[in-house]
Amino acid sequence: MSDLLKQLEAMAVQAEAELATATTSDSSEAWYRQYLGRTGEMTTALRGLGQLSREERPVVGKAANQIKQRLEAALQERQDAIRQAEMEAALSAEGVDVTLPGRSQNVGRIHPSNATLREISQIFGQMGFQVYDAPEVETDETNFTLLNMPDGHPARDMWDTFYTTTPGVILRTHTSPGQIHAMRDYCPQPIRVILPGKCYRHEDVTARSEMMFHQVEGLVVGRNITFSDLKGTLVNFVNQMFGEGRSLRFRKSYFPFTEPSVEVDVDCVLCGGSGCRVCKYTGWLEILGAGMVNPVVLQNGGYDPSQFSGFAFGMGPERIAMLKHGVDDIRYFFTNDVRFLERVG
Ligand code: FA5
Repeated sequence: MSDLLKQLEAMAVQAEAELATATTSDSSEAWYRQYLGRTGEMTTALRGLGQLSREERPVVGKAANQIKQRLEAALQERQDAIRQAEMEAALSAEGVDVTLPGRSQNVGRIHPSNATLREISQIFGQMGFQVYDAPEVETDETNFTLLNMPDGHPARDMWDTFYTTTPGVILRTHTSPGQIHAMRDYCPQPIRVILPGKCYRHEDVTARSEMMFHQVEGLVVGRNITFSDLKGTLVNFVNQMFGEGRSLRFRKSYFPFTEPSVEVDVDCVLCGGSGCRVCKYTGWLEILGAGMVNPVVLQNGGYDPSQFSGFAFGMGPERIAMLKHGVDDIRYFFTNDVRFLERVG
């Protein structure tokens, strides 16, 4: 055996003994640098191959390579063992108990008001109504004047209003100003739309009235539209929304923008008609106002009242949801109580 080979073998035996004592990634890397790195002992010794004779070089070279591969394999094995031990130590230090039950996530759901709005839209969609988007911030002119309530008209008192600091700009008190926008957009075409959205009134908040609530306006304009069309549409809606057989009451009423006007009540599900605080002890819950579009409003929308007629209605989806789900206080809708949202949503 050549001297070089003897030297390499002795070095390998010593290196293997040292490797067995390496217990961390750092010490195994230091070992690598000491023996197999660019300036390591093994690498430097292998450079001595060049001094050997032509006959010796291939034999010693092959044996030297085998020694080097043996050391590389030993290092790999040692590093795998160190990594495994380090991972196990880290896991037990973190103290993760994989047998613990997981924490469940709360799953969101559609808000009861939105769910009701979707249901209403679907029912009217089947009757050929399209959804028309109208602004929540209106002007005094569209919210009142063009709906046949000029400045000083006593009917303005029916809607206590939030005014902004910009003169004439208000939060809409109802979805009816959307009628003017829709008519001006569609005229002279016939119209069959619903206008869902939020309304704002400076009201005393009670079990049945909120300051901010939703409405769904309905507007139909065409030739020969009559009160029977209004009645048929609303009866069909109530039957689909609440199921056949609910009692429905058309009460004569007054709105400046419809003539004649009605309010529509459904028998109160909460008390079965015997009277409770939600229905104000009448047995009925008002869900909407409606009527034939006043000729003045048709004209303000651009339609000739001698050629066109129409009907309109405005309903409160929260009141409808209260009836459907037996909710006895409208304030639950906007107080973010998850128990309520989970039960009714
Ligand atoms: C109006 O707002 C009219 N614009 C409705 C209308 C439209 C009539 C088109 C004729 C033609 P009223 O103020 O009654 O009317 O409100 C209509 C519906 O909105 C009520 O029946 C009720 O369901 C709902 N509503 C009214 N005020 C509140 C409130 N404070 N909180 C919750 N829902 C309300």
